[in-house]
Amino acid sequence: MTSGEGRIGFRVYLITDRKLFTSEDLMVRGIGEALRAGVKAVQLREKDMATRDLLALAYRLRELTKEHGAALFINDRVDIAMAAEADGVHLGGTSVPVSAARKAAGEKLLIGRSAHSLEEALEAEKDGADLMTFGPVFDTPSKRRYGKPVGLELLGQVARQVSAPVFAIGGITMDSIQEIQAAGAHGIALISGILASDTIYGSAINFVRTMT
Ligand code: 3NM
Repeated sequence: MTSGEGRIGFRVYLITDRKLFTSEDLMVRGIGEALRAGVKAVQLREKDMATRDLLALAYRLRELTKEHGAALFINDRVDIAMAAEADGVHLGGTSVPVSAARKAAGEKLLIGRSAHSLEEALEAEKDGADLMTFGPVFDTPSKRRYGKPVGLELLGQVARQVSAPVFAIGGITMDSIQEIQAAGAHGIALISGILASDTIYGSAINFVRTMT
């Protein structure tokens, strides 16, 4: 284990997408089921939500994650992460750089970074990211948005070359877990594998048990 991994005690990183649900309440209920199943990290990622609505949802998820001893990350928004007393912020290529988020938040927030190439992963590491997602490893329903799949071989290279925990993302299902673990990823980050499932609790518990 590397020093970076010590601070990140989870291996299943659940990302939200309210469009998979007919209401926000149903999404919150679904996330609650995943938490009951043992998921220990949630990233609020609702890029098209108005700021005050996003903050209100962040408060709800803060309360819920706290009840279950789980970490809360906010995608992109350092301000919302700070206001909601989240554990971390997750940054993408169009977000503020890791260095700017660190300057604003100091050690109050863990900083996650999305990476899509070896170069980006190495840069995220150099910039001091506490964890990173790397992908899309496989085709995802929303594949065009994230570019061509990076594949397992490159995932392995990234996992070997960076010491921060690497979470494989993009099209992750139970069928791919073994290969992902074999490639050396610290964990998995996913949306549909859990939230688009008919039985969120059952799917989540399978991922959590397999990744432990
Ligand atoms: N980021 P699913 S892939 C949010 O490659 C996200 O950075 C990606 O959804 C990246 O688990 C992705 O349903 C979508 O494939 C993940």
